[in-house]
Amino acid sequence: KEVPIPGPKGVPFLGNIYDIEADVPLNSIHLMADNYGPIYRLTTFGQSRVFVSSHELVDEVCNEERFTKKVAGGLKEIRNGVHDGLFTADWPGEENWAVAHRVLVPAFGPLAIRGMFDEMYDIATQLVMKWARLGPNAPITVTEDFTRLTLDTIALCAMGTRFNSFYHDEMHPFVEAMVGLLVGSGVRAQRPTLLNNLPTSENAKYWADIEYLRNLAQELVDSRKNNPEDKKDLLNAMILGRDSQTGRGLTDDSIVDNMITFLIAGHETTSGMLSFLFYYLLKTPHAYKKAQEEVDRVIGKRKITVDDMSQLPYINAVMRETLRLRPTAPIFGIHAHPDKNKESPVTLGGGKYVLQDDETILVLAGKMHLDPKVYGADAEEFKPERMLDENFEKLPKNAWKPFGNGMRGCIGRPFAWQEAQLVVAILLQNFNFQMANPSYDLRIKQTLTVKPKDFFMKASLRDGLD
Ligand code: MNH
Repeated sequence: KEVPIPGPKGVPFLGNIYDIEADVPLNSIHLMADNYGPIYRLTTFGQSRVFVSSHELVDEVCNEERFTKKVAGGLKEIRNGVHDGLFTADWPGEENWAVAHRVLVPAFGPLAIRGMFDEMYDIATQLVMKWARLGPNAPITVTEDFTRLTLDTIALCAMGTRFNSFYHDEMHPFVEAMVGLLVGSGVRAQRPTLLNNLPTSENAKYWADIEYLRNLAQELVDSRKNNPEDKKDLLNAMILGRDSQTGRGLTDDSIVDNMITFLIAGHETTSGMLSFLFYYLLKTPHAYKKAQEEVDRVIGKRKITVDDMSQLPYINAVMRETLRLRPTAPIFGIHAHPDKNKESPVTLGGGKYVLQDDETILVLAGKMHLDPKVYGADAEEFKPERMLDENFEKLPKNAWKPFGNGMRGCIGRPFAWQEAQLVVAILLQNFNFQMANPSYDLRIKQTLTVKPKDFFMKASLRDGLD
């Protein structure tokens, strides 16, 4: 009953590189899932990987008794900058992951995140002020401003520093260097190792960016250690936290790795989510109206508090539905668990599909989220109602995976959720939005994450609010 895994044929040595679109690889990767089905294989430079996109297969590979996270591609290159930090660590194997995970899980718990509300609110009001001052006719660069917001928020909470991105047109030098690491890592993942080791000016800049990032992060650690503050933020959690199991704290190198990691993992994803969310609200007037009515009913014109966050079920559903249609980290990598999985060869679909030795499995979350067996014939439509608690709780296991899987799933989820809830609420409370170009249809910009391309809105202050 073995069935060959389908896929495009490719050319000698280079394999399938011409099957992957250069500008938005994700588009061609999703298109191949349409053409070849829920599992297909691509090979580039002799490296093969399978892409899975049905709920059934995704559910199978999310079994942590058989499979675990694979650090490959761009993620592996990012290790040049942040080593075995949480996002890029190999586990089992790299013990620093387990120590940092145990120290940081409580720091991202509900109580700790509540404690960061005031700092999140501070940055959110800067966004409101900027858009209010722009006036009702200026096109807003939505994604750029949401990126300012998410960067400033995570920098304040994880590094105890203010980038003040709303007061500058250019990026803060730390952000400049981080983009250098991210873009450089993406480029390096696409070319043979030989070229990455040549003494080119491009490679020199890549390593200089890393050195700058690490030096600045270390200075912020030193500064907090020399001037302790009684704050419940992520920086204090990393400096003061002790692992219950080993008694160990994080080394300075591990703090620096994770500090930069939080900035990398925590800004584009949340910014892209907020951008897609406003795109979908503007395309779906009844959902927009319901979300705004919820804010008006629950909060009205008064100041938003942290307790309001649990009283916004429709906005919650809008956020879930946005990440279903457009998970901003749309692919995650898995391979057979090196210790637990004793199958040889490893197969999927009950022996139907035979994998190669330690082959990478890439989960196409955005494609799986459209599986009609789970989400029905209208799976491609934006319908927040299907994500209200009573429906969300009835979804089958592993049917909604925007935050990855299991113990390697997103540690920052409660942080991102509170930040996004607050921003959606404060924006709907204060503005009426329109598309700057009403005929705009979604196009995608892809880096490590995805976001809408060339999406502009206009914002007018709401009547009766001053
Ligand atoms: Mn986040 C892991 C998506 C916000 C910090 N995050 C992941 C993974 C996904 C993901 C998917 C799993 C990646 C993989 O398997 O290779 N993260 C998101 C999304 C948002 C997000 C969609 C916002 C929306 N993440 C954040 C924020 C932070 C953060 C905010 C930090 C403050 N994420 C992480 C870290 C990991 C991670 C750290 C790695 C966790 C681990 O492996 O231990």
